[in-house]
Amino acid sequence: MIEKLIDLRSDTVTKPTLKMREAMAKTEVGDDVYGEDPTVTQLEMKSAELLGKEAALFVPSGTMGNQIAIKCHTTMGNEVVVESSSHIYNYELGAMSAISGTLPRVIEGKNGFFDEEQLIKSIRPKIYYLPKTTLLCLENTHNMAGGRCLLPEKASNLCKIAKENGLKTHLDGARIFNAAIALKTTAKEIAKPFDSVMFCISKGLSAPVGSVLAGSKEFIERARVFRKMFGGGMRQAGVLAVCGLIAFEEILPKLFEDHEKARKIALAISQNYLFEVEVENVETNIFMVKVKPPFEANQIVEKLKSKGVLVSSIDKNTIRIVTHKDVSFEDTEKVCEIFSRITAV
Ligand code: TLP
Repeated sequence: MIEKLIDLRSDTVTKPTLKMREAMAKTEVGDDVYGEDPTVTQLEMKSAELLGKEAALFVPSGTMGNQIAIKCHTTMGNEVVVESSSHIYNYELGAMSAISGTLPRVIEGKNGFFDEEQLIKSIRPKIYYLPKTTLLCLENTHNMAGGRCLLPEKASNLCKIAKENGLKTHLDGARIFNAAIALKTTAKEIAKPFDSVMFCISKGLSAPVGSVLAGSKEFIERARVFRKMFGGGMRQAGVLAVCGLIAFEEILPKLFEDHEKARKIALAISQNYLFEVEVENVETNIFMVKVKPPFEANQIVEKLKSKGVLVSSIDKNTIRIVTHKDVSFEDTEKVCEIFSRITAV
């Protein structure tokens, strides 16, 4: 009998901690559309400080944060440079076109990232009858590349090229703190070259809801208008924001453990001939596993489910594994054992 499901589908499944729930009951709140929720204001100020930006805005989701940024930085008919497996391009329902009337200019990356030459080629010459390239979006860590990190030097080179060509820069930093840990740097350093940055408190940080968008004061003033337009103005949102504040104290110092768990599981999987995993490239809490014939990803998903382990299939031959605080080291050992027992017969 399965006692407990071990959920490795995403770090979005993390539940708020007891401290978070207690703080939700006690924290001071107000109407944030009137700018009167002191807890939301506190989260925004703390986030701006952590990212080294002038201001920040609490938004309901990462998708909304990214899309508000795109709306702020562009006008209709503009092109936005994105990487082919990025979240903004693949998992936000074409919102950059539907909401902002922009076109994605897609670059095929390697491990989620493209190089300087590719970026230069993607920027249109400034001729009046061509779409204007006005925004570069990067992702760090890169989800579909298996939680890989964008090196700070590369980020700063790409942003420099963007700026020289009149493009604004936005970072989808949903998991920026995981990147900071893996790169042995700070979120502030990672955020530095970008005009705007979004990060999620609802992923590895384990808060139940919300993301934060940061940038200059002027940018955040505009972002506030679009947040309301998109239906994201929240009222007594302090009960959610407080979980972000708690997460910085309670979860952030232990976030590195999620990376250790991922490496342990990846190593165990690599020892089973039915799978292929690049253990040396497991940098953070996400990694991809190639499923070799005779199995297909969906079959492995079902096989694992019957043993109490949930993972996601990404395509016919790939599964994604994501570790987080609700998967203990004991669970990790269990997952390793289950994977080692999967055979072709
Ligand atoms: N990622 C989710 C799914 O949408 C794939 C997950 O389970 O990983 N940027 C990045 C890099 C993300 O990974 C996600 C969510 C978002 C943005 C969007 O955040 P939400 O779900 O809060 O809109």
